[in-house]
Amino acid sequence: MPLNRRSLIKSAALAPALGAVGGLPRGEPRAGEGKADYTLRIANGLVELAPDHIVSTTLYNGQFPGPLLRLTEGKPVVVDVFNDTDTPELVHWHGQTIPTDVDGAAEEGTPFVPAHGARRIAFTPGPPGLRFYHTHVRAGGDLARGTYTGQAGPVLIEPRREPGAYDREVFLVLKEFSPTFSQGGDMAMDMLAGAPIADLKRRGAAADAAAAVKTKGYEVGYDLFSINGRMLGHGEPIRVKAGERVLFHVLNASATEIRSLALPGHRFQIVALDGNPVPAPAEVPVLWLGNAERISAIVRMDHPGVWVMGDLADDDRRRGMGIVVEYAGAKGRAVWVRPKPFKWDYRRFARPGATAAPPDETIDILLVKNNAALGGFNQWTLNGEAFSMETMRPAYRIRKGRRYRLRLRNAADDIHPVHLHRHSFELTRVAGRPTAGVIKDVVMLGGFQALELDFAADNPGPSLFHCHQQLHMDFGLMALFEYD
Ligand SMILES: [Cu+2]
Repeated sequence: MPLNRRSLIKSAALAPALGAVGGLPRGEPRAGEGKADYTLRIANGLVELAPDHIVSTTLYNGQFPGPLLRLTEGKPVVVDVFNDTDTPELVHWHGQTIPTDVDGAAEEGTPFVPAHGARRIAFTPGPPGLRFYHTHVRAGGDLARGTYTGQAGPVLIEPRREPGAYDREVFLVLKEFSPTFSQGGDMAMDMLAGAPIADLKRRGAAADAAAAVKTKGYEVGYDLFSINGRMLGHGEPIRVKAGERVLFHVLNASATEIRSLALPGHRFQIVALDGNPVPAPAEVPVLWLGNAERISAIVRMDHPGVWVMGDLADDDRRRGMGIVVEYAGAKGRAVWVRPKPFKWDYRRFARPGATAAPPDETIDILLVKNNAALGGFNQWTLNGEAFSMETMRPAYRIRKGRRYRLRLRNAADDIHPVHLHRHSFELTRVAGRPTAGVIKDVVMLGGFQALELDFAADNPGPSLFHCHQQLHMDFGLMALFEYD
């Protein structure tokens, strides 16, 4: 990926002369007046995934991924967002503990960036680590909106103190293009640790029996796959030297797909999940990432050759989901070797033997799928209620200073990468076992599995909880937490 460092991004800020600025709340600073630190321009553009595969979609600053923004923990930043498209947009600053007026979720009350308008936002970045920014508009049945587009880019919030036990960083953004609706899919479902829970399978079967439509609703499939906006074999290889320690920052920017990544003959030492350092860095042969999850992992380059670093799904990798890793002096075609089966278990990186602090309150949430209940789309309910975009009624009330435990139970076969806005959470029960110390903002909840996560209510304002799978969040799987 061409690393757009601060200087490049800043030069982009000089470009725009401001047009219409519709819909700005009174008193809000205006985009384009005085100098912003960064500018994001939302517009349609082309991505050359390969010479014969050029796609048209909506982009930030005419590129995919959007520019890498290197922010500094605690150092305020001003960003001008220009929207050159015909529809209102929202830029969500995923994984940051920032106020609702800049977080980028209409459900929380963030103002839209109007069509052919602009908005200036200012916030203080944090917590440190790998974050990202992406659109947060509803796509529904429109595959040219929301995260189906190319509106995603990485953010690295530099900590005030950098550990730095690596030689260099490489950012990898995993993303599919050319989405189409399909019936059924072939996504891996059995790679998560833990076993289906009989009670949840029973509830799922009951929901299936009660559904008016007996077939499952639409899924989304893709024709083209890429890392950093290039199909496997068409981008610059990652050129490495034997003995180097490379820190990979991996982001799954997919709208709907769980992704995996392996590098034959090498292991990943995972140092951070969703940007947060893990208590017990551990080596794994394969990375698994739900939508919006990030992994920071160090690879010691000790197996010279030319390798395909790619997704385990053969079809997806053959259609682009991979990147070549080439050692200095090595020659020949890039080689892929399928790794042995491997279960992904967040507890591997947890604090051994530790238990989490007890919560002040536990909130139970049961997730149920109603097959094809909404014009051919599956509908999702939380405790029997699908989120209403009309009323946007908060489902849960919380109080500042208290610690909450969410006990999530999934009565469906799908994996739900669930996300909480404006807060980080601690995994406290995974695959039927207690755990502690792993801090995240997205976590994969397996089919017919249960999971517990704790968060401190320390950032007042409406906070959105939702599945990050675009189809799921658009059709019910969202809830608002509101502070008393
Ligand atoms: Cu989901």
